Amino acid sequence: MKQLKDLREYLAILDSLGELQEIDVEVDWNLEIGAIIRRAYDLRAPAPLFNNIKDIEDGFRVLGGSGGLSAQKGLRLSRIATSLGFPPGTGAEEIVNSIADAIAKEGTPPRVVDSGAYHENILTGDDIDLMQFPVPFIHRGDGGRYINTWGTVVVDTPDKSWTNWSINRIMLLSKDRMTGLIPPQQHLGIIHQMWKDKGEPTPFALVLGAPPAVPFFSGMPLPKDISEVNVMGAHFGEPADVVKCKTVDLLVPAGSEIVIEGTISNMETEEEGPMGEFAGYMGEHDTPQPIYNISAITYRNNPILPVVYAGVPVEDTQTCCGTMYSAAIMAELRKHNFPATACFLLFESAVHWLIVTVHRACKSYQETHELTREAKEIIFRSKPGVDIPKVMLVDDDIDPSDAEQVMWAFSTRCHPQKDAHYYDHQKTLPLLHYLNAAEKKDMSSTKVIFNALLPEFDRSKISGFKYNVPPEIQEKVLRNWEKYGFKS
Ligand SMILES: Cc1cc2nc3c(=O)[nH]c(=O)nc-3n(C[C@H](O)[C@H](O)[C@H](O)COP(=O)(O)O)c2cc1C
Ligand SMILES: [Mn+2]
Repeated sequence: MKQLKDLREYLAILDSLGELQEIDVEVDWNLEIGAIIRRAYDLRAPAPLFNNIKDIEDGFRVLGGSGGLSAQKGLRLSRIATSLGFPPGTGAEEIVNSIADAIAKEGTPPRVVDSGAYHENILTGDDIDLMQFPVPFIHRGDGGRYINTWGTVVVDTPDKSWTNWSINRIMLLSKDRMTGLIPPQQHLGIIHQMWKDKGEPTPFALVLGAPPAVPFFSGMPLPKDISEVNVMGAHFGEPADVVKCKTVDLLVPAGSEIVIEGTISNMETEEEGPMGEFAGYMGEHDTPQPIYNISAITYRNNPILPVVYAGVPVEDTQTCCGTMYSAAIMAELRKHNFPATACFLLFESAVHWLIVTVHRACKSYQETHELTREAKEIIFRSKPGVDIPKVMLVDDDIDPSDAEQVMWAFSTRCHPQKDAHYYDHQKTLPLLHYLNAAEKKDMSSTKVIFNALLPEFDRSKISGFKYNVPPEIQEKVLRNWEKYGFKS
């Protein structure tokens, strides 16, 4: 498990894997950078690093596709895996189960170190100017230029007992003011409310271009009062290095590219959004959201701003939330002794559909239904489960991260009436595209669990290579594959 110390170390690894595309041709921050990032996702092309941006000082750079998928054989999840410290070929089940292990451990608090590189440049007072950074206008129809699409908002509770890391989008308003979506049910919203109750603004730090694991842990729905940084420390088996901010009493990951410090107003709001969202559609409205007032910006020389073009699958919001929500749910399932081998929030479903694989061979149809009820109680009541509207239970011959296998199992093992279990009035994320206005307002809707578990499931009846072809023939065919003339 290797913890990469900064984004530049990560870029060197991507480069060595053939997963980085440096772009020296001048590009426009206005729609062009977004379009290139989007097309790179669609082609599973290497992550674009923009070195030359119109109207922007030399040396300031933008990185897209930090968590994107790869077209290279065996490296599909390599950006997710290396960000989280695994070898580049690691599969989804292993990543999810290993992070679920970390959640169950005692947290490892961070270690404060000297500021290092990221304090190479410090802007305060009149020198603060967000416009000097290559902040992109990403989607046609966005409410503004979004400076935060892959950065971590760090806040502490007033009593300092809990540090929260989360990714929440943030839009520029002027050279020293920003606004961003702060849903009241998210931890950022809960902690902001604590400060408001004291009549004070919320000190924040926005960390852009942190070490690559940081955005992943910031997209993870842990229980209230649990600090993401401590779980990350438990995952790596060593504390995260953090440094003190300049103007607020907060600690941020060492080695970060850009850190914006200040306070989130307890009084003022400004219209925020819309923006292209993870479900794959443009948001419909702007809404009043709190103002982020800035007291300092610190950055490394030649800083790199990471950018996400949220939208249709598969992009970084989905790979980050898909992986980390799956781990959080897996930890819940294990805590309740549910017989799951793995679970995965399918990237291709824009993280709407959670697949849970079960290893118990159910004796009866009745037993599969009992498991479905149990899954409902555990999943939909958990914090991550609030954001998940659709679940499927399936036997563990299926890889839950493989949409092709899941589609086959769903189509052939799930009775359209008897195996679809609907649950009304469940707490839901309001951003789901198909919800009506009343459901969005109430944050409540119907959810479904598809029971694709087969009673007395006999794998030898599966007509495919792994289960039908006799083992000695499988072995012979694999051994001779190239002799037949196929490429390996
Ligand atoms: C790239 C990316 C962008 C995200 N943008 C937002 C956002 O704008 N608003 C939001 O509420 N959640 C957003 N999320 C999801 C949250 O980060 C996620 O729900 C996280 O668990 C929230 O942190 P919390 O559990 O500490 O509240 C985003 C996730 C990712 C990976
Ligand atoms: Mn949290």
